[in-house]
Amino acid sequence: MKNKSNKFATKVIHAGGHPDKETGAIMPPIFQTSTYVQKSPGKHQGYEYTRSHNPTRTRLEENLAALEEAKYALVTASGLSCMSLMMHALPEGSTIISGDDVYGGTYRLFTTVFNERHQYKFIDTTDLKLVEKHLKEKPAMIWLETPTNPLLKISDIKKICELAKKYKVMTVVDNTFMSPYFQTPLVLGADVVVHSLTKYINGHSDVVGGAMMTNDKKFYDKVWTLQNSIGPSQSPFDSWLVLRGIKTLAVRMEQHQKNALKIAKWLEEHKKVDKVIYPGLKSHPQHKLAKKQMSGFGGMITFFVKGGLKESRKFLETVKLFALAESLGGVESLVDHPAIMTHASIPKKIREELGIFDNLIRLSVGIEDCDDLIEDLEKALTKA
Ligand code: P1T
Repeated sequence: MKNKSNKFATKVIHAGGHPDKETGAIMPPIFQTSTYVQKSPGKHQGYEYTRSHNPTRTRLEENLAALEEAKYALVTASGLSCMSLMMHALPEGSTIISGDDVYGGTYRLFTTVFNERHQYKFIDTTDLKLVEKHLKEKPAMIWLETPTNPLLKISDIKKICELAKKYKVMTVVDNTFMSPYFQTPLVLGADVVVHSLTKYINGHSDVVGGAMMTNDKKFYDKVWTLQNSIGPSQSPFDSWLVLRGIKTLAVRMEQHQKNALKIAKWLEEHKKVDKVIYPGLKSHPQHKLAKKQMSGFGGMITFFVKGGLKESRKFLETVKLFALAESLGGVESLVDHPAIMTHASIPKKIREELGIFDNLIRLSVGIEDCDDLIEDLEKALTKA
């Protein structure tokens, strides 16, 4: 790393970067190797086997640690594998308080994979009184996704961390939707930040990856040991791709947000739209909190088209620039139908109690020309 006090747009480009010692290559080599030669048994240069460590991955970890202002970062094969390692790290029989609106895959992981090892309680973490009531029972961990996927609910990270500290509960924040460009949970008091690197951090929809960052050496060591023992390490080539994508994170996030704010305001005025959820709109229930704890509002918009599944399908079949696909955070715009796609693993009853109905549509606004995106949405809304 060049300088610890560098600003974000400098850090994305330089943190973890240094010219290759052998050749001077400015870009990091892809250390596409599974193993490393030792001089004598146990005498090596810090690398023994790529499941454990890899120099390309190390550079990405150094970069990510700098962006989230953490001492330690661990990169894994996917967001969900990172979360799985964290769940393995908790003693059997732990209680985990989780936000009620989380990515469908996170919900599935908690309720169908780790449900026999731990106990999960899903609550509305925007309600601080409710949060404190549950923290009083001393769970092992509180898991926050903020803003949430797909309802974009925002929880007060700072206040929750203060409460959690009082009751000695570990706070984890899934910061995937904001990226460290718009939100740094560790600075607000969180113990661990987790990311799906698949999304904004890589930004080009060509890698699946995950990461966690923390200042807690004991927890980091535990999770690293689990990764080494269980095996979900990221390949050197994928780490290299993320390192390549991350360089433009600052400029991409600015453009995602610029387009998203314009589209959210436009949708709010549209007669075929019932309701728009975007943290940057005054109508968002936690707009003030969003302004306080985030330095921007991101590129995700959730809205309700007038009607039901029939109207949603017509809209989703008509959009052209917005590709109908799972995932988010790439430079290209995507559209998702959470009830059938990303959140199908949440039972319908629970989904609807949360407000994820068949007319809910999620946009991941890309960085294309905004006028073209609006024209695409206009055509599809006319058909809906
Ligand atoms: O897909 P993976 O890299 O394993 O990350 C899972 C994950 C974790 N956290 C959040 C907030 C996420 O949105 C995701 C993945 N989400 C999608 C694939 C999606 O379309 O919402």
